[in-house]
Amino acid sequence: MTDNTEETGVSRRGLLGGTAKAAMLAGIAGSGGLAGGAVLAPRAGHAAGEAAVGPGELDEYYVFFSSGQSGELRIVGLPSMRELMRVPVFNRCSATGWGDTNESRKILTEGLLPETKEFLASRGGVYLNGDLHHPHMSFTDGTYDGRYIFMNDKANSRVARVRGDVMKCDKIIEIPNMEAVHGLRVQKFPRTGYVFANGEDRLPLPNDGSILDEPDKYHAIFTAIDGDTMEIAWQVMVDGNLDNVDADYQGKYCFSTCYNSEGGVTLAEMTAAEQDWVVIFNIERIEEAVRKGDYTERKGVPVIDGRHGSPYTRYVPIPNSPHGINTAPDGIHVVANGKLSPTVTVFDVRRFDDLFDDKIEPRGVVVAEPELGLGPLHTAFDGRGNAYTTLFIDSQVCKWSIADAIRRFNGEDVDPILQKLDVHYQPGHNHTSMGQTKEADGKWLLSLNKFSKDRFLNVGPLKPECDQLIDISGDEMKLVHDGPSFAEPHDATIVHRSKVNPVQVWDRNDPLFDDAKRQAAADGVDLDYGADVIRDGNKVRVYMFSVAPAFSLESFTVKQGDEVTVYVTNMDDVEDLTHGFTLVNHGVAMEVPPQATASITFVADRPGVHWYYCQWFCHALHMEMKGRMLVEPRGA
Ligand code: CUK
Ligand code: CUA
Repeated sequence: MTDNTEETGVSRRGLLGGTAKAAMLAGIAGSGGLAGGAVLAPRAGHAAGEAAVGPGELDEYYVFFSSGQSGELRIVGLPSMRELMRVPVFNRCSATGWGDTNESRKILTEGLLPETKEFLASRGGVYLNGDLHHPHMSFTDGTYDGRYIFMNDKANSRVARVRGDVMKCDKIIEIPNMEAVHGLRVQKFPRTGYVFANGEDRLPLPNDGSILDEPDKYHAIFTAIDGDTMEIAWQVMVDGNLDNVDADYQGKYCFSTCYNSEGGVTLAEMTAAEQDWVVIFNIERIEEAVRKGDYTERKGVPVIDGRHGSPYTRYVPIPNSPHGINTAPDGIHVVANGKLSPTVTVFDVRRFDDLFDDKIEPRGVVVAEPELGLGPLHTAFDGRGNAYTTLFIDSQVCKWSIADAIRRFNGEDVDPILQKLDVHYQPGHNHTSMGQTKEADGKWLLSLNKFSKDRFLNVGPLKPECDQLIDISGDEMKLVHDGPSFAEPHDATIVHRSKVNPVQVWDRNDPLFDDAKRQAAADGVDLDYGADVIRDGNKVRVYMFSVAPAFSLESFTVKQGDEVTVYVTNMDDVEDLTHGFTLVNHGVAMEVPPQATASITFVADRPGVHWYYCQWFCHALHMEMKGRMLVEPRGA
C-alpha cells in the first residue's frame, strides 16, 4: 500500500514553485502535469474480500450520489458500488417522463418565482438543466431518519426534496434574493428542521438592473428552509460570499466557508487576500430577530443583516479561500478545509457561546491548524478520532488524528499525519460510512475524484470520473475498488440500510395522485378502473388503467387540434411490475409503477393513426401491450 511521507508533499510543493496557493492556481490552469506524479504510484492490489458482494446479495449501505451537472440523484449500493437507481430531479428524464408528465411539471414549476415562470414561458415552462452538488438526508437526534433527501441546484438556484419512502422528488423551490445555491446541509439536532443553503454569488439586492457594475454593492445571502413545508424560514445577508456549510450537533449553530472575502469579481481579486473566513450563524438569535421584526422583508422573506458587527454572526479568519466545512461525529470539532492553504482549521463548537458573548476573539475558537498537503478540500471522519482530508493538488487522501493536531497546536512535538494514500486523480469530496452522523462507523471511505485519466478503457476525449472505495476499518487505508461514473459524482451521503425503508408499491391514496383523482371525480370517472374518453370543448381527457399485458383502452378517437390529457393508472399490485405509456411521434412517454397514476398532456395535431405502447418491460406479451390513437383530420 502506498504511504507517501510528508517529505513527498514537501518536495512536490517545492516542485510547484513555493506556496500552496501558487500550486492550486497552477492546478486550476491545467491539472494534467500535476496528476502525472500520481500516475507512477503503485496500483492497489486485489480487492479486499469484504468489498465483494455476490450475485443476489444485498449491499450494507445506500449511497445517495449527486450527479453534478447531470442534475439527477443516483442511488448506489456500497460496498459493491453497483448503481441501483437514478432519480430525476433537476434534469429531464426520458425513461420516467420527468419534466413531461403533469405530476412532474407541477413539482418543477410550482416553486418557481413569478418572474422565472414568465422568463421560462418561451422555453417550454421548465428548466431542463440543473447542477446538483449536495444530497443530504434528514436527521433526527444526530443521525439519519430516512424521511427525505435534500439537494441543491447551483445552476438555477433551487433546492429540492426527494421522499425516502418512494425515492421520488416531491418538492422543488427556487430561492429568492440570491443566485447559485451551492453549499447545502441540514440541521442535525433535534431534527431537520432547517435545510441550510448558501448563495454563492454576490449580487445587487434587489437585482433589478438598478445596480450593475458596482461590485462593492453586491451581497451574498444565506438561507434557512423549513424542511417539512419547503418554505423559506429566513435569510441572512453576509459579507463576502458563501461556499460550503455544515451544522453542529447541538442545534445552535451553523457555519459557512467564504472564499471571496475580497468581494472580487475576477480570479485575481478573489484570491488576493491570504485569509478569508468562516461565518458562524447563531440560530437562536436569528429566530429571535425574526420574532422581534429586526429584518427587511424581501420577496416575502425576512432578510436579516448579518454583516460584520451584527449580533447574529461571527467571522473567523481562516487561511486561505477555505472550501469544505465538516462537523466531526464527536459533536465538538469542525474542520474548515484551506484549499489555497495546505492547512485545515479545527474549531471547537463549545467555544461558540463565548465568541457570541464577546468573551473571546474570533480566532479563539480555533484549537488546531495542521498542515496536511496541497489543496485540502473536504474532510470525513471515522468516529475513532481520525479525520480524512482530500488533497486536490497532491491527489491524495490524508488520514490524521484530531487529538494529535490539537496537541501539536498547543506546542507538543507530535505529527498528526498518520497516512497518505494516493487516489486517482484529484479528489473533491470524500465520505465515510455514516460519517456525517454521530453514528460514524469507520468502515468505508469514498474518494470522489475529478479525473480518471488512465484508470479505465479510453472512451474518447470526454472521460468518466473515478469514485474510489477505500477500506478504513483497519489501521491503514486500503484502496479496494475503482468505479467510473458519468458527470459528475460531485458529493455523496453514505447511509446504513437500516435507516432507509422504501415501499414496494405506491399507495393509491398518495397525494401525488390528488389532481388526477379530483379531475376524474369531476368527470364522473373511476380513476382506478377508467376506460373513458371525456370531451370538454376542445379538451379531451382519456382515462385508462393497465393490468399486464393490456391497457383498458385498445383505442381512442380525438379530433385534430384537441388538447388531450391521458391518465394511466397501473392496477397491478405486484413488486417490480411497472408499465409505461409512450405515444409514438408525439414526444410523450412516462413510467407508471405499480398502483400509481401518471398523466400527460399534449395537442393531437397529427391526423391519422398513432400507436401508443407500454415502455417498461412488464410481461411476455409486453410487445403487444399497445393501442391506437385515431386522430380525425380538422374539418372532417
Ligand atoms: S463543493 Cu460544489 S463546486 Cu461540493 Cu467541493 Cu466545490
Ligand atoms: Cu406493460 Cu410493458
